[in-house]
Amino acid sequence: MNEQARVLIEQIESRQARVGVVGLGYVGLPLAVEFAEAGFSILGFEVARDKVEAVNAGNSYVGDVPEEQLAAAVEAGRLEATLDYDRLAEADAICICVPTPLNKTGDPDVSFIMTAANSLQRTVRAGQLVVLESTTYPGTTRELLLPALAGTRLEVGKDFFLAFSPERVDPGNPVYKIHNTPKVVGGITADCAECANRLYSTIIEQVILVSSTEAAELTKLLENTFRSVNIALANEMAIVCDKLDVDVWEVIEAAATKPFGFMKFTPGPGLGGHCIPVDPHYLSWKMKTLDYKTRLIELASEINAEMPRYVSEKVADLLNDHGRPVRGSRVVVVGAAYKPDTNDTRESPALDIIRLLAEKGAEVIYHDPMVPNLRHEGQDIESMPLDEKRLAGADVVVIVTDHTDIDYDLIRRSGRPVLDTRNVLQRPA
Ligand code: SAJ
Repeated sequence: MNEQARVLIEQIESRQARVGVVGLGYVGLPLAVEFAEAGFSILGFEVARDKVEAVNAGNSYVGDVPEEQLAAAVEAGRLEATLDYDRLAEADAICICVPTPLNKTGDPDVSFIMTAANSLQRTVRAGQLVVLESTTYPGTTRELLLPALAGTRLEVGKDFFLAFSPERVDPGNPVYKIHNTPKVVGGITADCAECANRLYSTIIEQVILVSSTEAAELTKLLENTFRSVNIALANEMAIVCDKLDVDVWEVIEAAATKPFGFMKFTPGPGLGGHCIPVDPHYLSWKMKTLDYKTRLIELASEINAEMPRYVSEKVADLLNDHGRPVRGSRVVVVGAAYKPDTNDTRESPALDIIRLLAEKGAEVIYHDPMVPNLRHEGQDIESMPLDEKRLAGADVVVIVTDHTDIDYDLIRRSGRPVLDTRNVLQRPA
């Protein structure tokens, strides 16, 4: 191991190392607090002034970070947030936790990574470790970050260290937190990987080293593409069963009795969230640049993306069965968030279903106890209370998100036609 790496590891082991976290969102803020509690002095970097002010006031805006935990770290002087990216030079170890969305054409938007890279280009110095955590296409760390850091002055693996380690934060997960979710790490060099390993080992029970940054980048994409493909299979089975007049939920439950070689996924109204609908496109895009079409991955994304239209057509069929045209019918959409018991509506299929039904002329209202209002077609629409009168006046009810805190008995008792995309009414009360 070279001298710089040995010095850095000593700083990490003694907690003398100052840790920088770039991006204080649902990934970065919990990570920053975890490092603070492990005894490090943390500098959090944000472009959003309101986040910097909230952190420095000890106010948590991330559900998984309890206010008292954040306030304690700030009061102890272990955690400070700043807008000043030139202060990156003060950090000995830097974790980049910035968003990696898709742009309007559905291609990777690595602009947030590039903003961090450009700041690091100005401030990088000997002895620093930089770890990218944001989900991205294989090659990003080596092709985008390394050139920005190496420049002409410093040599990677000798003067500074560079690794990739995918974030595995599952917001709201009551069991798996940062400390007990194994962390994969891949370095540009062995010393890079070892420095990252030692850093994360101070807060995470299990760190898994892989041989390269590309292997680590691909590990994350496999994890989430695996979900997208299997969810697409469940969705296609729902369509198959519908055409064969078989209960898809019964078939899935029966298949799930197989104690090996099967993993249960369930059909739904589409694929929401900012991970699963997005991550596979990062891999497809990269492979296109290498003249390879990831057909299975892209087909799965297409099947999932088509589900909101399929649901809106099923609603039209149900109305038709009751002699009602879509136009002028009153539709109650139950659930707007992208998955149960969260208020997150990013990429939520409910937004597409509401739009598609409104385009057909339906009068659509929604009820979601966790989403008080929605931006729909440039307008703010509010969640309506679910009561007997409103249900009695509905021509059809569409259950899109199966939050725990919804009165499903009220829907059952209403006797109104229901399209239950989550099969929640069949579950034991
Ligand atoms: N969905 C289905 N059927 C399923 C599972 C999910 O239709 O069988 C839908 C959900 O309703 C949602 C979308 O897919 O709209 C995504 O759901 P998800 O359960 O994958 O939840 P996410 O998007 O919060 O994914 C995150 C990911 N975590 C990280 O990237 C760190 C994912 O890797 C996790 O496996 C997942 O949480 C989880 O298991 O909670």
